[in-house]
Amino acid sequence: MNTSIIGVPMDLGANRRGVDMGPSAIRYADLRAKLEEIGIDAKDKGNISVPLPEIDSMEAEEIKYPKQIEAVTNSLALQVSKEASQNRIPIILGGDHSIAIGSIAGMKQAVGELGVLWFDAHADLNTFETSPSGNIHGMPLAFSLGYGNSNLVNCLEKGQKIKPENTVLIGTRSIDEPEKELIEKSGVTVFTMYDLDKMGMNRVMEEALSIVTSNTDGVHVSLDMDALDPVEAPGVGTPVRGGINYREVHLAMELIAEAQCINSMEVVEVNPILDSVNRTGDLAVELVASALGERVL
Ligand code: Z70
Ligand code: MN
Ligand code: MN
Ligand code: MN
Repeated sequence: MNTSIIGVPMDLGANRRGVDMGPSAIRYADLRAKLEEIGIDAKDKGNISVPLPEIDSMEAEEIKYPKQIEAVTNSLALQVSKEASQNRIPIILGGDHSIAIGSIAGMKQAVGELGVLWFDAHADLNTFETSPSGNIHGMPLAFSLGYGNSNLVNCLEKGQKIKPENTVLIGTRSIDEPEKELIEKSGVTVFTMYDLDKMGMNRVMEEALSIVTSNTDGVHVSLDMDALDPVEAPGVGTPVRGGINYREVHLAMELIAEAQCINSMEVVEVNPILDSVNRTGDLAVELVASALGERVL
Protein backbone atom coordinates (compact mmCIF):
# COMPACT_ATOMS: atom_id res chain seq x y z
CA MET A 1 0.00 0.00 0.00
CA ASN A 2 1.38 3.40 -1.03
CA THR A 3 0.34 6.65 0.62
CA SER A 4 1.12 10.33 0.10
CA ILE A 5 0.84 12.69 3.05
CA ILE A 6 -0.32 16.21 2.13
CA GLY A 7 -0.60 18.97 4.76
CA VAL A 8 -3.03 21.88 4.39
CA PRO A 9 -2.29 24.41 7.16
CA MET A 10 -5.47 26.40 6.64
CA ASP A 11 -7.71 27.99 9.27
CA LEU A 12 -9.43 30.55 7.04
CA GLY A 13 -12.61 28.47 6.94
CA ALA A 14 -12.79 28.23 10.72
CA ASN A 15 -12.22 31.84 11.79
CA ARG A 16 -10.19 30.59 14.70
CA ARG A 17 -6.42 30.54 14.57
CA GLY A 18 -4.99 27.24 15.58
CA VAL A 19 -6.18 24.57 13.16
CA ASP A 20 -3.52 25.89 10.79
CA MET A 21 -1.12 24.02 13.09
CA GLY A 22 -3.00 20.74 12.68
CA PRO A 23 -0.60 19.27 10.09
CA SER A 24 2.36 20.00 12.41
CA ALA A 25 0.63 18.37 15.37
CA ILE A 26 -0.15 15.23 13.37
CA ARG A 27 3.37 15.04 11.95
CA TYR A 28 4.79 15.62 15.44
CA ALA A 29 2.81 12.54 16.51
CA ASP A 30 4.93 10.57 13.98
CA LEU A 31 2.36 9.73 11.32
CA ARG A 32 4.92 8.71 8.69
CA ALA A 33 6.95 6.51 11.04
CA LYS A 34 3.76 4.86 12.29
CA LEU A 35 2.64 4.00 8.76
CA GLU A 36 6.08 2.68 7.76
CA GLU A 37 6.06 0.57 10.93
CA ILE A 38 2.96 -1.28 9.75
CA GLY A 39 4.43 -1.85 6.30
CA ILE A 40 2.86 1.05 4.42
CA ASP A 41 4.94 3.13 2.04
CA ALA A 42 4.42 6.75 3.14
CA LYS A 43 5.83 9.74 1.27
CA ASP A 44 5.41 13.15 2.88
CA LYS A 45 4.70 15.66 0.10
CA GLY A 46 4.87 18.66 2.45
CA ASN A 47 2.25 21.40 2.74
CA ILE A 48 -0.02 23.17 0.27
CA SER A 49 0.71 26.90 0.45
CA VAL A 50 -1.93 28.89 2.35
CA PRO A 51 -2.12 32.71 2.61
CA LEU A 52 -1.60 34.23 6.08
CA PRO A 53 -4.16 36.82 7.20
CA GLU A 54 -1.45 38.88 8.97
CA ILE A 55 0.84 39.41 5.98
CA ASP A 56 -1.64 39.22 3.13
CA SER A 57 -3.77 42.01 4.69
CA MET A 58 -6.96 40.04 4.24
CA GLU A 59 -10.27 41.49 5.33
CA ALA A 60 -13.00 39.13 6.49
CA GLU A 61 -16.31 39.97 4.88
CA GLU A 62 -19.62 38.44 5.90
CA ILE A 63 -18.58 35.19 4.25
CA LYS A 64 -15.01 34.63 5.33
CA TYR A 65 -12.20 34.32 2.77
CA PRO A 66 -13.99 32.60 -0.15
CA LYS A 67 -11.35 33.67 -2.72
CA GLN A 68 -8.42 32.43 -0.65
CA ILE A 69 -10.17 29.15 0.14
CA GLU A 70 -10.95 28.72 -3.54
CA ALA A 71 -7.25 29.04 -4.39
CA VAL A 72 -6.14 26.62 -1.66
CA THR A 73 -8.77 23.98 -2.44
CA ASN A 74 -7.83 24.20 -6.12
CA SER A 75 -4.15 23.51 -5.50
CA LEU A 76 -5.06 20.73 -3.07
CA ALA A 77 -7.41 19.17 -5.62
CA LEU A 78 -4.65 19.14 -8.26
CA GLN A 79 -2.15 17.48 -5.92
CA VAL A 80 -4.69 14.94 -4.63
CA SER A 81 -5.68 14.03 -8.16
CA LYS A 82 -2.02 13.61 -9.16
CA GLU A 83 -1.18 11.31 -6.23
CA ALA A 84 -4.35 9.22 -6.64
CA SER A 85 -3.70 8.85 -10.38
CA GLN A 86 -0.36 7.26 -9.49
CA ASN A 87 -2.22 4.72 -7.34
CA ARG A 88 -1.19 6.36 -4.10
CA ILE A 89 -3.65 6.93 -1.25
CA PRO A 90 -3.68 10.64 -0.37
CA ILE A 91 -3.64 11.21 3.41
CA ILE A 92 -4.65 14.85 3.77
CA LEU A 93 -3.93 16.67 7.04
CA GLY A 94 -6.04 19.73 7.91
CA GLY A 95 -6.56 22.42 8.50
CA ASP A 96 -10.20 23.27 8.79
CA HIS A 97 -12.83 21.16 7.06
CA SER A 98 -13.20 23.51 4.07
CA ILE A 99 -10.24 21.62 2.56
CA ALA A 100 -12.59 18.68 1.86
CA ILE A 101 -13.85 20.63 -1.16
CA GLY A 102 -10.41 20.13 -2.72
CA SER A 103 -9.84 16.55 -1.51
CA ILE A 104 -13.17 15.41 -2.95
CA ALA A 105 -12.79 17.29 -6.24
CA GLY A 106 -9.31 15.79 -6.73
CA MET A 107 -10.45 12.26 -5.93
CA LYS A 108 -13.47 12.59 -8.22
CA GLN A 109 -11.18 13.57 -11.09
CA ALA A 110 -8.74 10.71 -10.46
CA VAL A 111 -11.08 7.90 -9.41
CA GLY A 112 -14.57 8.69 -10.75
CA GLU A 113 -17.79 8.10 -8.81
CA LEU A 114 -16.92 8.55 -5.15
CA GLY A 115 -18.52 7.32 -1.93
CA VAL A 116 -17.90 9.55 1.09
CA LEU A 117 -17.89 8.67 4.80
CA TRP A 118 -18.20 11.98 6.68
CA PHE A 119 -17.44 11.64 10.42
CA ASP A 120 -18.42 14.91 12.11
CA ALA A 121 -20.38 16.41 15.02
CA HIS A 122 -21.70 18.87 12.43
CA ALA A 123 -23.40 18.36 9.07
CA ASP A 124 -21.29 20.93 7.16
CA LEU A 125 -24.28 21.42 4.85
CA ASN A 126 -24.63 25.21 5.02
CA THR A 127 -24.21 27.48 1.99
CA PHE A 128 -23.40 31.20 1.69
CA GLU A 129 -27.16 31.74 1.80
CA THR A 130 -27.85 29.76 5.00
CA SER A 131 -24.65 30.00 7.07
CA PRO A 132 -25.13 31.44 10.57
CA SER A 133 -21.39 32.16 10.94
CA GLY A 134 -19.93 32.87 7.50
CA ASN A 135 -17.36 30.16 8.24
CA ILE A 136 -16.77 28.04 5.16
CA HIS A 137 -15.82 24.94 7.20
CA GLY A 138 -19.56 24.66 7.91
CA MET A 139 -20.29 24.31 4.16
CA PRO A 140 -17.94 21.87 2.34
CA LEU A 141 -20.33 18.92 2.13
CA ALA A 142 -23.06 21.12 0.60
CA PHE A 143 -20.64 22.39 -2.06
CA SER A 144 -19.34 18.89 -2.88
CA LEU A 145 -22.95 17.78 -3.35
CA GLY A 146 -23.43 20.68 -5.78
CA TYR A 147 -25.61 22.92 -3.59
CA GLY A 148 -25.20 26.66 -3.03
CA ASN A 149 -24.43 29.59 -5.24
CA SER A 150 -20.64 29.62 -4.96
CA ASN A 151 -17.50 29.18 -7.08
CA LEU A 152 -16.50 26.57 -4.51
CA VAL A 153 -19.02 24.20 -6.12
CA ASN A 154 -16.90 24.37 -9.26
CA CYS A 155 -13.54 23.29 -7.83
CA LEU A 156 -11.48 21.69 -10.64
CA GLU A 157 -14.59 20.99 -12.74
CA LYS A 158 -18.10 22.38 -12.86
CA GLY A 159 -20.82 21.22 -10.49
CA GLN A 160 -21.60 18.30 -8.22
CA LYS A 161 -18.72 15.99 -7.25
CA ILE A 162 -20.54 13.36 -5.20
CA LYS A 163 -24.06 11.99 -5.16
CA PRO A 164 -26.29 12.03 -2.07
CA GLU A 165 -26.93 8.29 -2.47
CA ASN A 166 -23.20 7.67 -2.00
CA THR A 167 -22.78 10.05 0.95
CA VAL A 168 -23.03 9.05 4.62
CA LEU A 169 -22.67 11.25 7.71
CA ILE A 170 -21.72 9.59 11.00
CA GLY A 171 -21.66 11.00 14.55
CA THR A 172 -23.78 14.06 13.72
CA ARG A 173 -25.23 15.91 16.72
CA SER A 174 -25.21 19.63 15.94
CA ILE A 175 -27.32 20.51 12.90
CA ASP A 176 -28.68 23.94 11.88
CA GLU A 177 -32.31 24.24 10.65
CA PRO A 178 -31.39 24.89 6.99
CA GLU A 179 -29.05 21.90 7.14
CA LYS A 180 -31.93 19.71 8.28
CA GLU A 181 -33.86 20.88 5.23
CA LEU A 182 -30.95 20.04 2.93
CA ILE A 183 -30.63 16.57 4.49
CA GLU A 184 -34.32 16.00 3.65
CA LYS A 185 -34.07 17.48 0.19
CA SER A 186 -30.81 15.84 -0.87
CA GLY A 187 -31.38 12.37 0.55
CA VAL A 188 -27.93 11.88 2.08
CA THR A 189 -27.82 9.22 4.80
CA VAL A 190 -27.22 10.49 8.34
CA PHE A 191 -26.33 8.31 11.33
CA THR A 192 -26.68 10.69 14.28
CA MET A 193 -25.48 9.88 17.80
CA TYR A 194 -29.02 8.63 18.40
CA ASP A 195 -28.60 6.05 15.66
CA LEU A 196 -25.14 5.10 16.92
CA ASP A 197 -26.46 4.55 20.44
CA LYS A 198 -29.42 2.54 19.19
CA MET A 199 -27.70 0.44 16.54
CA GLY A 200 -24.09 0.33 17.71
CA MET A 201 -21.08 1.25 15.59
CA ASN A 202 -20.78 -2.18 13.99
CA ARG A 203 -24.23 -2.10 12.39
CA VAL A 204 -23.93 1.58 11.47
CA MET A 205 -20.68 0.86 9.65
CA GLU A 206 -22.12 -2.19 7.90
CA GLU A 207 -24.89 -0.04 6.45
CA ALA A 208 -22.61 2.92 5.79
CA LEU A 209 -20.01 0.83 3.98
CA SER A 210 -22.64 -0.84 1.86
CA ILE A 211 -23.95 2.58 0.79
CA VAL A 212 -20.57 4.11 -0.07
CA THR A 213 -19.30 1.05 -1.94
CA SER A 214 -22.34 0.30 -4.07
CA ASN A 215 -22.27 1.99 -7.48
CA THR A 216 -19.01 3.82 -6.76
CA ASP A 217 -15.42 3.55 -8.00
CA GLY A 218 -13.78 4.52 -4.71
CA VAL A 219 -14.26 5.77 -1.15
CA HIS A 220 -13.05 8.93 0.58
CA VAL A 221 -13.00 9.08 4.39
CA SER A 222 -13.40 12.57 5.83
CA LEU A 223 -12.68 12.54 9.56
CA ASP A 224 -13.48 15.73 11.46
CA MET A 225 -11.90 15.14 14.87
CA ASP A 226 -14.87 16.88 16.51
CA ALA A 227 -16.90 13.77 15.66
CA LEU A 228 -15.17 12.29 18.68
CA ASP A 229 -16.20 12.99 22.22
CA PRO A 230 -14.24 16.01 23.56
CA VAL A 231 -12.88 13.76 26.31
CA GLU A 232 -10.93 11.85 23.64
CA ALA A 233 -10.30 14.77 21.32
CA PRO A 234 -10.14 18.04 23.28
CA GLY A 235 -8.01 19.78 20.63
CA VAL A 236 -10.75 20.89 18.23
CA GLY A 237 -12.25 24.31 17.52
CA THR A 238 -15.85 23.47 18.38
CA PRO A 239 -16.14 20.61 20.87
CA VAL A 240 -19.65 19.15 21.16
CA ARG A 241 -20.51 16.84 24.05
CA GLY A 242 -21.79 13.32 23.53
CA GLY A 243 -19.54 12.23 20.70
CA ILE A 244 -18.07 8.98 19.40
CA ASN A 245 -15.86 7.30 21.98
CA TYR A 246 -12.35 5.90 21.60
CA ARG A 247 -13.31 2.28 21.07
CA GLU A 248 -16.16 3.06 18.69
CA VAL A 249 -14.01 5.21 16.43
CA HIS A 250 -11.24 2.61 16.33
CA LEU A 251 -13.80 -0.03 15.41
CA ALA A 252 -15.15 2.21 12.65
CA MET A 253 -11.65 2.63 11.20
CA GLU A 254 -10.91 -1.10 11.51
CA LEU A 255 -14.11 -1.94 9.65
CA ILE A 256 -13.12 0.51 6.90
CA ALA A 257 -9.77 -1.28 6.61
CA GLU A 258 -11.49 -4.67 6.56
CA ALA A 259 -13.74 -3.55 3.71
CA GLN A 260 -10.59 -2.70 1.68
CA CYS A 261 -12.38 0.18 0.04
CA ILE A 262 -10.44 3.27 1.04
CA ASN A 263 -8.90 5.45 -1.68
CA SER A 264 -8.17 8.58 0.34
CA MET A 265 -8.55 9.98 3.84
CA GLU A 266 -8.44 13.38 5.47
CA VAL A 267 -8.16 14.28 9.14
CA VAL A 268 -9.29 17.81 9.92
CA GLU A 269 -9.93 20.38 12.66
CA VAL A 270 -7.03 19.34 14.93
CA ASN A 271 -6.23 22.44 16.99
CA PRO A 272 -3.05 22.00 19.05
CA ILE A 273 -3.58 25.33 20.85
CA LEU A 274 -6.69 23.93 22.52
CA ASP A 275 -5.31 20.42 22.91
CA SER A 276 -3.89 18.68 25.94
CA VAL A 277 -0.28 17.59 25.17
CA ASN A 278 -1.17 16.58 21.61
CA ARG A 279 -3.76 14.02 22.65
CA THR A 280 -5.84 14.81 19.59
CA GLY A 281 -2.85 14.73 17.21
CA ASP A 282 -1.79 11.36 18.65
CA LEU A 283 -5.31 9.98 18.24
CA ALA A 284 -5.43 11.22 14.64
CA VAL A 285 -2.32 9.13 13.87
CA GLU A 286 -3.79 6.04 15.55
CA LEU A 287 -6.98 6.38 13.53
CA VAL A 288 -5.23 6.75 10.17
CA ALA A 289 -3.21 3.62 11.02
CA SER A 290 -6.38 1.72 11.97
CA ALA A 291 -8.15 2.78 8.78
CA LEU A 292 -5.17 1.56 6.74
CA GLY A 293 -5.05 -1.84 8.39
CA GLU A 294 -3.31 -1.74 11.75
CA ARG A 295 -4.55 -4.59 13.94
CA VAL A 296 -4.19 -5.49 17.61
CA LEU A 297 -3.33 -9.03 16.60
C1 Z70 B 1 -22.22 25.81 12.12
C2 Z70 B 1 -21.86 26.82 11.05
C3 Z70 B 1 -18.90 23.91 12.08
C4 Z70 B 1 -17.17 23.15 13.07
C5 Z70 B 1 -18.37 22.94 11.32
C6 Z70 B 1 -20.97 25.18 12.71
C7 Z70 B 1 -20.08 24.67 11.65
N1 Z70 B 1 -23.09 24.79 11.57
N2 Z70 B 1 -18.15 24.05 13.16
N3 Z70 B 1 -17.29 22.50 11.95
N4 Z70 B 1 -16.17 22.96 13.92
O1 Z70 B 1 -21.31 27.86 11.37
O2 Z70 B 1 -22.14 26.57 9.87
MN1 MN C 1 -16.60 19.40 9.78
MN1 MN D 1 -17.30 19.52 12.90
MN1 MN E 1 -24.15 3.88 -3.20
